[in-house]
Amino acid sequence: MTTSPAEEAAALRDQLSRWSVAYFELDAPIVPDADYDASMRRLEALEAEHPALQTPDSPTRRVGSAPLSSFDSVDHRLPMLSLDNAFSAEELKDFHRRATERLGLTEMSYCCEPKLDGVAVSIVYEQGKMTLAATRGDGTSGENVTANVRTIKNVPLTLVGDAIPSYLEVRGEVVIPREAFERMNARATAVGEKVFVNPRNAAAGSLRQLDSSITSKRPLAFTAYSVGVVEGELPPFHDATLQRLGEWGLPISKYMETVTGIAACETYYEAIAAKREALPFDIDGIVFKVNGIAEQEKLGFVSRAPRWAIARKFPAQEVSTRLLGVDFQVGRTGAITPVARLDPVFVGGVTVSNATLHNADEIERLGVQIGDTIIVRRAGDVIPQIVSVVESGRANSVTERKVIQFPAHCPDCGSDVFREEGEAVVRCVGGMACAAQLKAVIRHFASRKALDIEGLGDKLIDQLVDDGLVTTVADLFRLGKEQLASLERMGERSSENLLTSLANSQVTTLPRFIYALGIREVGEATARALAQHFLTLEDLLAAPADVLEGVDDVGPVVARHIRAFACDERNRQVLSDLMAAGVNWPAVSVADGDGPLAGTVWVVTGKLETTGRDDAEQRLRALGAKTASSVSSKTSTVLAGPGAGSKRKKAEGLGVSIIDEAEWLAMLEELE
Ligand code: 9MJ
Repeated sequence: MTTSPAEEAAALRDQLSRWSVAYFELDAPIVPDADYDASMRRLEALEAEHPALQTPDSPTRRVGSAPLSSFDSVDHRLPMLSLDNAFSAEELKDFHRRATERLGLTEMSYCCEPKLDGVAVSIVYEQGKMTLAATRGDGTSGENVTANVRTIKNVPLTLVGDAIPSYLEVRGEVVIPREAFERMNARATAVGEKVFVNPRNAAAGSLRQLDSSITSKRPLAFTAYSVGVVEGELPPFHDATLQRLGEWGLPISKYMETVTGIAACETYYEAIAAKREALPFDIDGIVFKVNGIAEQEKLGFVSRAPRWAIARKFPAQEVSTRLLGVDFQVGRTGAITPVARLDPVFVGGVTVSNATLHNADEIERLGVQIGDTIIVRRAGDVIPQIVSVVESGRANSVTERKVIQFPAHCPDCGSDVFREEGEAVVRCVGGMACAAQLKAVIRHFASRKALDIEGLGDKLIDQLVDDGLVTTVADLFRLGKEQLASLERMGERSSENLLTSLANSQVTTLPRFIYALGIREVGEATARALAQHFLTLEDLLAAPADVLEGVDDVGPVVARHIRAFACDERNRQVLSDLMAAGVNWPAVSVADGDGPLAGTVWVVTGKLETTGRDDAEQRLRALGAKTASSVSSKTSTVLAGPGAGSKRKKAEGLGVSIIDEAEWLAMLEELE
């Protein structure tokens, strides 16, 4: 039996639609990519040969169509409303009280959804076929972006399944997932194109391209969160409606949950807030919607927002402020880091007055000058960053705006600076003759995970170095009562305490000592691996690069840094002075811990309820386990608390066993 080109094209379209729903919506591809591509090419060829066979919902249209000169305007049949905001638990309670009182109810169920930070769009399906897509615009009318929305891979062009309303307006958010955004920007940088400030701007910019073939190359993704005009039947609950949209092939949020009562809403908010950084896309809060459609209708609207929904916003992570100046800080390795001094602002829950500018390349990339208004971002525990310059807030008089001059000499000791080839970092060549470097080295040496010298704070370190009492870390152990007494604001009691804690920290462990040396790129985990491998400091310092590279976590760069440290005469002198001053540690006798967990490698991630991560690792090591900072195929088990993000994902991908804190505590009960 022969099939006509029209029949073949229809069959291919149907097949490709089903395959792409399986691939994009269900995450369960039913054919290999190559088969998908071959069918797509065959359909393209048929449509090119027989233009009459082209249809607006053909999957071939996802590659974009001829550029437009401007977007047409689209009037929304039902206004696209915005959401009222609640900025605290109190405001959320007020919303709940108002809604229940109005309805005369004592309790209420809410559908909870993460609030995606993207671009709101409306997509119309007529007889199950996508016919129109528009941006929200001012809520009354938006722009016709149909050609662009057609190119979004997870937007079905044809709905599949039963009882699809004859007219269905779906509303939702178009975003670019974070990882795809990073890749897209990296590619843009590589080819010298403009990079986007954040995923939301990238999504908006991509959706408003007049040339849809450009949009088709952008990693946009759609999530449906409500409906507009509907001619047909839908379930009487919001959650069931979204579920139904999902069954027809529309993407809906995986994180949606329906709860009863406002306390449960707050719990949902806290749970999502805790994993916000680990989510694959940016969100700026949680949306709570009254779940019953009848209740929604009774509540109605106030001005431009529904009375049945509210967005509980997270504290802003990005705000604007002014760049007042730039300080240059010299770190332990001589790296000179520009630090922005900002007009203090409240962001992400704290007041920020400094932000890192990383290096000279970053200053150039941002095009930032002193006096400019900038956007500062604080996410999680990371150091605040400057995201961009607000064009309209650029200081414009010549006197107001000042170019940031990278220093030609070390701002602390005046030594020359240099920039290694291929490195973005500028360093001071002063070494320990540079007071700033010496102070940073001592701070690291005394820090909690190193020699843990209690009472040796930053101010005291500054005094000791500035007064010339300490020129190397070994000098710390030669300090006497009289010298300390000569320091300003140093009482007898504090000086006795400091001498006691110095004496206490003289007895340490080999891993701590190696870490304390501050060798470049040798963090806590690497120091531990080196100690377990070499057992003595002498053997570590004598090891050639190829032997060093045989240790877990040590690559050619780390090996080179260790060799450079070991070959430096001044370092050798400091080490022998430290030994002479009495610094010591018990011999490391077993390479690969004894104990019930010997031979296993653990990674601890996320927030633990009963203990800190450091303590958890220590308990595991006491049982003979090795602990590592990153997940690999060598990892035996990941102990994951709430908020565990990429490490947990990686473990899942590698099939590494993952346990939670309760399971871990039960295991310790048995083993300890
Ligand atoms: C976002 N942005 O994720 C709504 N939204 O509902 C969700 N926005 C919304 N719902 C009614 N999940 C108006 C806006």
